[in-house]
Amino acid sequence: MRSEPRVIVVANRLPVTRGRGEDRAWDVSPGGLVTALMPTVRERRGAWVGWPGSAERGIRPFSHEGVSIRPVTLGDAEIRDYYHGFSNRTLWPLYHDAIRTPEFQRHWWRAYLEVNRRFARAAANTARGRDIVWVQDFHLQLVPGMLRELRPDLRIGFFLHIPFPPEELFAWLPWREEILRGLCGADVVGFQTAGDAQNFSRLARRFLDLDGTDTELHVGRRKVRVGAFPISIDFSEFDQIAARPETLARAKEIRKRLGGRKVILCVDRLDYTKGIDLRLATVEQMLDRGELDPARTVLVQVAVPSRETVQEYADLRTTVEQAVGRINGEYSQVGRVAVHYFRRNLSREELVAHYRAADVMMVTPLRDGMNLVAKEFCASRPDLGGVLVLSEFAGASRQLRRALLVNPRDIDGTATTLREALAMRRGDGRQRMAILRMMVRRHDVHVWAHEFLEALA
Ligand code: ADQ
Repeated sequence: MRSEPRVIVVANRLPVTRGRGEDRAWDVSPGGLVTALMPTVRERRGAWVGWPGSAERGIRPFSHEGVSIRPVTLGDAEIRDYYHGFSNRTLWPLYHDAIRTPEFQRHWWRAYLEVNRRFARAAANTARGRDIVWVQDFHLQLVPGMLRELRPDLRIGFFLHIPFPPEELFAWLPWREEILRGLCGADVVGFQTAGDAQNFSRLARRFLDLDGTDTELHVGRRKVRVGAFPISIDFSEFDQIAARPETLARAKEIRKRLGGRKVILCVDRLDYTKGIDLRLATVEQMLDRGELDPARTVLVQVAVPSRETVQEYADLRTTVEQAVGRINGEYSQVGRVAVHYFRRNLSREELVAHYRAADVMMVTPLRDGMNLVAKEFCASRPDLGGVLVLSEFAGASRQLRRALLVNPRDIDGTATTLREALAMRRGDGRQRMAILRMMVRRHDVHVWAHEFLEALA
């Protein structure tokens, strides 16, 4: 009997980072993608091709917990142009509804081409005959096409973690055909939602003059499958942490320290796509109008620092911190702060304790591929407590239909929904949460990885 083919993951970042200890040993990085894919790659004796995250040179391939690690080196100028430039200042804003204006720079594009070529070569050198290669995300959209030229014998998959924009936006890109051609090098191109998949198929048909449907494209003699594979989380991990007595005790303590008030929780990367500024504006308006009483309700915003060298991110941080300062200046008292703002990473245990302490979780991005925080919150509520307020513009809203859905740009509408969430009857909330949890449990990250690899096999 032949064994299952090996899986080679190709991603911008390696699944391991250098530890801070004296020996600088490699540790597995926290994060959903790594948790999802490491077991599969390990089981299939596979490999992971990626950038170690610094300009350090000369790192030799090595093996970590049964996974072969293949570092791709980037120089300082490449990190600036391919990563901070083309990935974070051209593609990221363009693919998120142009919430910030994308910048188009030819030298960024040249670096993107060069780095994608290096990843493709590294993947070609790593893969053996029947291996499956799974390329991840917007940093590496040219890799499937480049890899197919080098190794037409391989099965190649691609998954995009962020939204794929509609025609009116994607057409701005001076290199739109190259990107579409790069993606069409894959056998399966996966997206978070059916809408993203449809945007891609239509654009490929229009700009590359291909035949096909929304779910299948004809590229020469090959058929490319296009579809939605909504990513998820490790449900049981969150569920189990949430049920531990230590977690419950910590959640209780958090609530007590917040003065026994109703807790509105928000957890985001500090990114302009996440709608943090509009959310604070909504809460500020509610306080101004007396629709929220700071003696009875408190907002907790946990924000992880992100991409701080990019100007738009530095500006967002200033805007958010000014808003928090203004609200607290107006509405806090000694021993009773209206908005608690933490700019830091929480450990998994601490994060789950916060999820368990919340009465209302607000996840209100302006655009988001999926949004895992929404799913993590549901998985962390085995008590069926807590109400989820979720933006229609998060991919997660396609699955989590029993959340209270909002348009975050509609401040009045969001305020009304937040009031409804705070006043929701226990039975109603529990019923909604039970359905949300069932959804996340049935479609966890292991199902996601399995379904994609099945489609590719
Ligand atoms: P992100 O934009 O990073 O991911 P998201 O899906 O919400 O967004 O994932 C954020 C992760 O960071 C979550 O696992 C969350 O727990 C963690 N996190 C956030 N704040 C934290 C804090 N203060 N402390 C500790 N952990 C924190 C991109 C896309 C998303 C898509 C994912 C996966 O933008 O749309 O869902 O990839 O495909």
